[in-house]
Amino acid sequence: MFRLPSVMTSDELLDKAFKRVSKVSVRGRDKKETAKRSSIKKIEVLKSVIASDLTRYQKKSPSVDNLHPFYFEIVDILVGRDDLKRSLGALKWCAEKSSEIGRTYIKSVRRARSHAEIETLRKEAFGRISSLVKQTSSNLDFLIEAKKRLRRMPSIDPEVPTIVIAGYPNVGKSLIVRAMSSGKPRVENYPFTTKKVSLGHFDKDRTRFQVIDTPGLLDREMAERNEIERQAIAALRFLAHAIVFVLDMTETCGYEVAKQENLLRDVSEQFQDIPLLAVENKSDLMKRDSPRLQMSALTGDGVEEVRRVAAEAAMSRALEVARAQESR
Ligand SMILES: Nc1nc2c(ncn2[C@@H]2O[C@H](COP(=O)(O)OP(=O)(O)O)[C@@H](O)[C@H]2O)c(=O)[nH]1
Ligand SMILES: [Mg+2]
Repeated sequence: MFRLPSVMTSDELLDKAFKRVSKVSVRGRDKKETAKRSSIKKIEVLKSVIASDLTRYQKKSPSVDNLHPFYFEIVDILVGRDDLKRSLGALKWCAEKSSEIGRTYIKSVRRARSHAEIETLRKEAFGRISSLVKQTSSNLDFLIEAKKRLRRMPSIDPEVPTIVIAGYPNVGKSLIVRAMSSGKPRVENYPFTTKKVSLGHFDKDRTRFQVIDTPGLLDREMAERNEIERQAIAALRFLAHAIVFVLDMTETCGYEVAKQENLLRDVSEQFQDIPLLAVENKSDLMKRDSPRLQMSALTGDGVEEVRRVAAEAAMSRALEVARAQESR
């Protein structure tokens, strides 16, 4: 999972830091020394609170580069990986710069001769650190928004061999996920589709497989897609180890067979390296001669065979991916 830390706005951060500053109480031998010691302490507190919070945000944010390519793509779609990197970099810079300004002013205050000079320096330090934090407010706002958007991340394990179910609406994808899974499928978000995808599991030969349907994704032709949707679909390339393309020859789904065959061509072009298995569902309504596997998600007829063939294909693809990773 990819989770960003909770981040304060620049105003909240400054509020917090200055609240701490206002609690500083230091006494010296005389008025000047009291001013000197307390100014030093106040600048110290201000810069430390700011630097440590900003550094913590930056350190607690997981590195995008180490993400599995499936999640890397999704983070990129949802927040933009370059903007994310830039914002985190800006926080680091701001943390370092605040510390540096703080240290410089502390030195000057130590050398200051008069009470007035001490006060001037302290105010200047406060002003410069505050404006530095305000300068980074757009980065903090970005991270707050990014955290919100990343709540739409699915929690799917991309390391598990995965069978993706594709096909027009109402051909039976969701029912197939249910028929193929051992438990009740879980409901997950997928970015840039308002529909939830269902995610099921089954075990075969001591291997766990994932089955996921794709409403709003692989259920209409690519020509109708905008750029973001294409990217959301492309991310599936890093998740899918096999694709089961579901046809409904009865056309009770509301889409003509010719149209469904077009989508099948589309999907196989889109996912060239990934084994694709075309199956005809709703065999309980219509039996016909076909070289394709036939099944009924409703009665369970043929489900076991589809699961076996799909699992074999997914397994060999998963091994191929693993070998390609090793040789890199
Ligand atoms: N007769 C019959 N109906 C099915 C079969 N599979 C799905 N359906 C029905 O087709 C409709 C759409 O199924 P659904 O799984 O929601 O399709 P999806 O939109 O592709 O996910 C539902 O009313 C299902 O009950 C099947 O094998 N036989
Ligand atoms: Mg569905």
